[in-house]
Amino acid sequence: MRARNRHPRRKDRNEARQIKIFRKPDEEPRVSHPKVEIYTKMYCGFCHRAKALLDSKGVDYTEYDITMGGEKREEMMQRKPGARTVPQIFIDDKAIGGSDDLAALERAGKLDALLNT
Ligand SMILES: N[C@@H](CCC(=O)N[C@@H](CS)C(=O)NCC(=O)O)C(=O)O
Repeated sequence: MRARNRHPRRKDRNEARQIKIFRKPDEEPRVSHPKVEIYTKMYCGFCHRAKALLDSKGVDYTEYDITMGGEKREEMMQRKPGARTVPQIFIDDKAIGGSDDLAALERAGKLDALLNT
């Protein structure tokens, strides 16, 4: 009777141990992040600052260098009419603004929710 009572507890412990064994220790939890895009120019301090903040959050982003103008600059102007400066940042196609706007979101504690970080 005592032995029969102990058995299920031992089994429970073994099950717990198995879960540990089967979980790959170096596997990162899969978190999906929104699409982040940033239009930049070379030698742009505000662009560096915005990218450093995004880097610190560990999110991937697509950078469009519009130093030479071109199609991507036109695209940026269509997505954010009246944009006069770089960077211009988009999170899931929503225009966030520039580096100061991104930093303001971070200060207000709202950036993590937008980036799912
Ligand atoms: N408040 C803006 C300032 C951005 C800004 O002044 N960017 C400069 C480049 S670092 C710019 O675009 N200047 C006009 C231009 O290059 O055409 C921000 O935080 O993003």
